[in-house]
Amino acid sequence: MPLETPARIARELARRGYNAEREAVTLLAGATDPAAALDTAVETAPDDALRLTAEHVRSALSTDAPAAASPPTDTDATDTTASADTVPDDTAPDAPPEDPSVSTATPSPSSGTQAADAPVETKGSRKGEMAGTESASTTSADTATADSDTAAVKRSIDIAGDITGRSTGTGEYGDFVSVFRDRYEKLSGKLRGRVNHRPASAVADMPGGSDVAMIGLVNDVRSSANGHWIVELEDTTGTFPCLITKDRDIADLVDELLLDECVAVEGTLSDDAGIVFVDALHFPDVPRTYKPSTADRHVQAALISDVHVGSQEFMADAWHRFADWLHTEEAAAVEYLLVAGDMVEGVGVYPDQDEELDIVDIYDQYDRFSEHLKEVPGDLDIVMIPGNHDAVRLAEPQPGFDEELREIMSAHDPRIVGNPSTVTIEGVSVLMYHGVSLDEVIAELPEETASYDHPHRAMYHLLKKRHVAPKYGGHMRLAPEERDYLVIENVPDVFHTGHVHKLGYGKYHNVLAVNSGCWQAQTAFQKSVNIDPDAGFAPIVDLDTLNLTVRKFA
Ligand code: D5M
Ligand code: FE
Ligand code: ZN
Repeated sequence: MPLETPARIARELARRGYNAEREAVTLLAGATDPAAALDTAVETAPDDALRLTAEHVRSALSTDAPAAASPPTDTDATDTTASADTVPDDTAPDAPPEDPSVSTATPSPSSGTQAADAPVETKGSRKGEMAGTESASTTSADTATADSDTAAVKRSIDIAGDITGRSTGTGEYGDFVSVFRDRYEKLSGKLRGRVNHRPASAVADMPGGSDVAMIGLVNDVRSSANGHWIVELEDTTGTFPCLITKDRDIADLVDELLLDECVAVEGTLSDDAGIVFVDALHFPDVPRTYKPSTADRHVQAALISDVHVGSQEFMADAWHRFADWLHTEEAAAVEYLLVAGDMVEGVGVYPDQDEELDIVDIYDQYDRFSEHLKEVPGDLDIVMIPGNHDAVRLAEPQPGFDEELREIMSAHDPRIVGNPSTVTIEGVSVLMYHGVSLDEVIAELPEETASYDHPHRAMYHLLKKRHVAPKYGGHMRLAPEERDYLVIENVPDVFHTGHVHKLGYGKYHNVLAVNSGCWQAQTAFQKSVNIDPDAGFAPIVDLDTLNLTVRKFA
């Protein structure tokens, strides 16, 4: 195997069970005989090393072939494609349909970055872009090294809202009571300042004709004999019916309601005090003026999901291209990799799934996934949450992988957390949620506000409802816990989901919503229901600007 490119070297190292630092790969690529240098580096690496460091390579090269330790020759390709896009707020009801045009991974300098429905904006040039000559490129390589040293200091990851290790649920009825009570407490708190609400039990005692407001979980939505809507709200004191007349503007909002979500209504009590005539309906929502935080240096995160290793449809070639690209100078700023569930295809997830398995043993699937993960640079910080195909409990919130699986995936020392979790990277909070509830939102809400072709719009509803999976009992299984981990307590800067295998992104009240596609070609089931997956894409977020770039590897 010729080993002229860093990517090939990384893959060869992965094949031999090593994950490697970017710099280690660069050093090997710069050796006079990269293949021999790689052999030596592997032979002389400590027995228990999972990651080949630049140190290992340097010492291997200096003892064995001093001449080989020449300065890297392939780091002079500088990123000339720093054009990026602003992702517009497409929450206007008549926002034009997005064209998810994307760039390819072909390393042509103009293959650049393009995001949906936005004019391309060119950013100010960065240090490295100036390098056009031999001597300048050496400088840029030096700069890169200096930068990555600084990077090591600046990197930071904090996790919040992770169920892992905290599950208290016993599955008893009482746990359901606590989880819904907690949901009500948290979400009504977001609405309390906006309406002067009364508990359901008190509303019933108020005189007919009074102005009244209520906050409750949606217990039932039904239409009356004359076509109006009756929305029954439930709080900790009881339930109360609210009437939304069909000719009001707010009647359209009724289509957006999901059972068990929390809303506030304002209106007038009927003469017999039996029902509220609703004038206004409020969602917990994200303030329109929300100002997301950004990182204070240029650094990027790749947002992916639904790798589905072990499926016959897993797209190994696209994955290799992605991993290869991460080793290039163009990807130098990508220091974080977030994986939003469905690492592997799993076993027995759907009927007849076994007919399409390439690897039938679940542990073998994680072994193979781990091999693929070793292809990406060893100095990436990786965060993973599970999905519905992974080997953890199906009910949400899902805890992170257990010890045995962590051991299998230990090469990168990834942060393994539950679904959902909020991961704050250098000040930017990313709410990671696999996305099973998106199927529900898309099935139940009007097509123009949520569809498989626009999965990010379904995500907007979750942000508006401040809950990642409001409706309990359909696709989504809820594990009753003392707390409702699925409430979106704090507004995230980025919301990252997967599951529906469609690429979609946009901004909702300045929150960047990204549904990240997949690495699995269309399955027989998806064909039967006309799901045409977006496979082999990697959305890349600039953490300093929250601009998004999509790279295509398939
Ligand atoms: O699901 C990927 C997408 O396909 C998601 O929208 C659910 C849907 N899907 C896939 N297979 C099935 C079956 N057998 N029944 C119902 N829905 C399905 P993922 O879970 O990531 O494979
Ligand atoms: Fe999936
Ligand atoms: Zn899934």
